[in-house]
Amino acid sequence: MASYEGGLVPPTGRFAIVASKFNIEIVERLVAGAKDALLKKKVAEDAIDLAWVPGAFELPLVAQKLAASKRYLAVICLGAVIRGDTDHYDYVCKAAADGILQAGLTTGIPILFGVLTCETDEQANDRAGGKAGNKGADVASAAIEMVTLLQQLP
Ligand code: INI
Repeated sequence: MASYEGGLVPPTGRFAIVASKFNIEIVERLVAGAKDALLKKKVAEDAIDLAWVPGAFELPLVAQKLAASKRYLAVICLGAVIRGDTDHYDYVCKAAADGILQAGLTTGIPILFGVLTCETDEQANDRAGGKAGNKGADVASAAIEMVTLLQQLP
């Protein structure tokens, strides 16, 4: 039986981060976490490009364009959607998740879903460097894992 598993030593190449400006205080911390995680794995700072979009709804289009350019090993999407008084939250979450998935499947490039989908500000803060860790760092590691896994697969 052949078994494949990604590792945490990235090959030489570029990574893109797409981040949304909505709830920017939280997303900035996710970006810092993702960047730190890549730097810790010896990705050069000038091999990381960062693009800002207005909100999580806009992440998929930009992620797809960057992935389709074939300039990046992976694209890391970061955002924070926090429930308000209406059902707008549900539409934004679904559009971001579905669009990011579709962009990855269409381009064949790993596109990571680092979008917090939270009921409260507290939940988001906990996951952006608080007591529940940093989702940005987690998805950056997952990006490296996916890149190395895809390179191994026959
Ligand atoms: N975008 C977010 O990234 N997070 C949110 O919490 C949010 N809320 O709550 O509305 C949000 N809305 C904006 C949306 O992503 C689009 O930018 C906007 O609808 C324009 O297309």
